[in-house]
Amino acid sequence: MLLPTRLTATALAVALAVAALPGLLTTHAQATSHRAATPSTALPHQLIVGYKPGTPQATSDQAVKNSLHAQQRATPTYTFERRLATGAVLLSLPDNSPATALTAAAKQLAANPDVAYAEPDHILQTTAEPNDPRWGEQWDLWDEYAGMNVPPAWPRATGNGVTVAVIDSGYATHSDLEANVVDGYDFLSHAPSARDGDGRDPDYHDPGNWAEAGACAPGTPARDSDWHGTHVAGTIAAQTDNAKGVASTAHDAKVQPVRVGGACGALTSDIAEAIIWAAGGTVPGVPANKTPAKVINMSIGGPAPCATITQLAINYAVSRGTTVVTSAGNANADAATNQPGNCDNVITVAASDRHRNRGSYSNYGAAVEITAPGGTFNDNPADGILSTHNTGTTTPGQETYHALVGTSMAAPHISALAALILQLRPDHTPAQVQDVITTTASPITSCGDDCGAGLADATAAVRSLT
Ligand SMILES: [Ca+2]
Ligand SMILES: [Ca+2]
Repeated sequence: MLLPTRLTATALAVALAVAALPGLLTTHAQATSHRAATPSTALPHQLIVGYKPGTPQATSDQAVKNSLHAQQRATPTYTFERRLATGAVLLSLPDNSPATALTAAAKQLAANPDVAYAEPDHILQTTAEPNDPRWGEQWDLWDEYAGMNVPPAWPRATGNGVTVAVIDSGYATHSDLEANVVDGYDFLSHAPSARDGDGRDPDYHDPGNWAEAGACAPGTPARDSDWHGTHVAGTIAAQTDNAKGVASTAHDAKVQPVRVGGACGALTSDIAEAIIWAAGGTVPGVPANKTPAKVINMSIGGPAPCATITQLAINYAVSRGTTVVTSAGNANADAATNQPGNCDNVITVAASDRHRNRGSYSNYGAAVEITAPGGTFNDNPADGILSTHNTGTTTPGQETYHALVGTSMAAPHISALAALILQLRPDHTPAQVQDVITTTASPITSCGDDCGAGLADATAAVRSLT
């Protein structure tokens, strides 16, 4: 073997076959803004109550007040605000009422035989679409059925203040991402496959990871550079509402490209040290990470038990409060067979397709925590995940956008969601971040327990915190 253990990217080119080399592991990006309501500008807790025609309360404000007065001996303090144009009345609860109090109060009022309906005065947000011209193709973000329901989350969180490390193939300069990139590092120690002429160095850019036929092992096919790390990073934090290219879930977060993957995959030893460095730990010979990551995305994997060194590195990152997200793998097999998704202390992400089923390629099973859009493996780019890319087949060419399919594309959706959560709850532990994501997901009926908690819902996750 050229390399003792190799990991490779978990992306599938839309029109290419899934299988690569047996024994190969595969590899994977972010953004934010925030708005905190202050007590002085917070909207009031109100209820809208319609009374049945013919009841005194239907026409008399005093009758409403009298009936509330009678009821309030055993209930919260309602205040009569005003009668609305429809004839319904507006009631308020004290400002310090918990969010759940509104629902409970509505239910209680509705039990009054004079009441036709009672409902919370829900607070809505503008849902203006971003002006990025490729937005219409990003079903993975906006589609309410098969996507991750992202846009309504944006008024509350966009990843501001959170850094997401992308342990992957490096970064090909892209003007729709550049403003959100912070310095990473090149951890690729094996100079012959690194394509940049040397081993480890501070340049985290992706020089290309193409391979000639037979270059990695006898009989291995030739392959073009896949710009995998750039694609993953774009899904997390491509610049959004900038009238260019694509949008992303965590577009005010920062992405930190940590390069481990070259022409023939990635070494477990490099990955382990990359995890430690990304989380803010010390790696001999490597300068300290000035912007340690709160989230690590590893869209990488291969069929093997979780390596001890990888588990130790993950445990270290988690002990530092860093959430580690991994792809489940693309073998249509039990995710327990694929590392590092089978390691403990990671959020392992399966992929769903354009029709809200498990992707035909996606690994599944008890090792999976959550599912996110990864696209349909077919010849239709519209069913894939569109993100930042490059035209080069070997060395970098021009920046472009390209659809890819795989669990590699699913994982960064969850890393981006983790960034939204961490903007709102900076002290949440990785276990708490995972809990927010899984408890607000919706089941994928056709997949059941094999897809973890189901399809993640960014808006539900964020709303559960605000
Ligand atoms: Ca290098
Ligand atoms: Ca854009």
